[in-house]
Amino acid sequence: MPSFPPGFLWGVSTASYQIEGAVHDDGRGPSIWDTFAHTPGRVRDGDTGDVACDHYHRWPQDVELLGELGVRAYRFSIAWPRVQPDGSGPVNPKGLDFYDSLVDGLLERGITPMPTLYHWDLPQATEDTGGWLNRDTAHRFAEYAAAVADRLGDRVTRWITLNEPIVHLAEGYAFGTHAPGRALMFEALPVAHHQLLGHGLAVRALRARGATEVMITNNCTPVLPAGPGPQDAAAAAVYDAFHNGLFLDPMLTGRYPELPGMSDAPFIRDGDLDVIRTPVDALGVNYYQPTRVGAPGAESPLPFEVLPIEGVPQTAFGWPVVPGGLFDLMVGLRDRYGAALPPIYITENGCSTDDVPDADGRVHDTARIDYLDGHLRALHRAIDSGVDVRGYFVWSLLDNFEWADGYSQRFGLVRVDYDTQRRTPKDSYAWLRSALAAQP
Ligand code: IFM
Repeated sequence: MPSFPPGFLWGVSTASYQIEGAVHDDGRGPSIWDTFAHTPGRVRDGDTGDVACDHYHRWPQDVELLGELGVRAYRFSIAWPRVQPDGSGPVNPKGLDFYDSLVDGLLERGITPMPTLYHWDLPQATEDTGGWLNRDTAHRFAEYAAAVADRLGDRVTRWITLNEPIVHLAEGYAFGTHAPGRALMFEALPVAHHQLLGHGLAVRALRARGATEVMITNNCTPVLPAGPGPQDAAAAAVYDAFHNGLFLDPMLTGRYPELPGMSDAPFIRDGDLDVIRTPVDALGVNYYQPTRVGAPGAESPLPFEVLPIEGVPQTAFGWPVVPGGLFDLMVGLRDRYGAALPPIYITENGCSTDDVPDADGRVHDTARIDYLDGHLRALHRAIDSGVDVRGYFVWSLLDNFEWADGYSQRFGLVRVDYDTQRRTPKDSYAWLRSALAAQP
């Protein structure tokens, strides 16, 4: 692996509902993912996050794994329903005790905690009052962010507000394939605005409590028109505006892109865009794959059609492996936003593989090593081309609950045997440890 700049921040990422389990411990309230996963037919094989990786009880072992890996940072998420079981009002001190201990455990090993405040596990009580369709949720989120910072802000100075608001909007509220399972199509657009408003309000609350680096993380993708014609180009532009521009444009330029349903939208109030444009210190980018887009068929309810990318390797999920897409994405963001683009952290990158342990229980996940190596080389080229990238986080430390796909997709550097909760570092873990040890 090439040498990255001195001080480049190496880390791994996880998320609360995907690893913690312990859904009834210490006063945690129900989240939309508890409800969704326990609704028959919603999650593959009926899997739930009830136990997941039991990280809530086994976190010291997981912090040891981080220490041995040699990462300098750990991106985890905080479960809002542990902190405010009903989504508002008094905090649950026991819920915060867990993150307090985790932060101390990380700092003792010289690992920087980088919590994400919201990785999709909305308190069910908040969904019951409209969830992110309700403007009030933005204000509740900022209050929750403030409560967490009041407890952890003496040791945590780097924060991520939201994870992948585009995916939460699309899968959770437009198509209904994730919690809360609402299939509102374009009627879901207020969810985009209210998440952004909550982000801006939270940035202000965190700064007022001493945060030195605040960012939002979105899933971004370079969009490839399926063919050379103007109809494919137009469809690709609309897709790009939804997936990338809907969140980045208002944050970085103070304006929404031209999109159906967004001009003169009644849910955008005077002053909102100023809040949304509150400066951030960095931008988190989760990259997995490019998206190939063509003109929609006559019957399509959408103004674009997402098409497969042929002729490249695929992950176990069937996602195309295109490391050069990360280079294109980085350079494309720099060219699009220019001086308005803050420094970037790749806050997620990784792949699921069909891991089969050998007779000794070892996992030879060469496909993951190839994936990571290829993407890091592409990222290095982007840095060489002048893009300001400050860090890279692998998704994920552990195999975990992959949302609607349950436990069928394994993304971890460390295998988790869900029957015994035994952790086994895979070959990719050893590869990354050596690669990190060789970095400046
Ligand atoms: O597991 C998810 C994560 O929660 C958000 N980003 C993509 C990952 C893989 O699908």
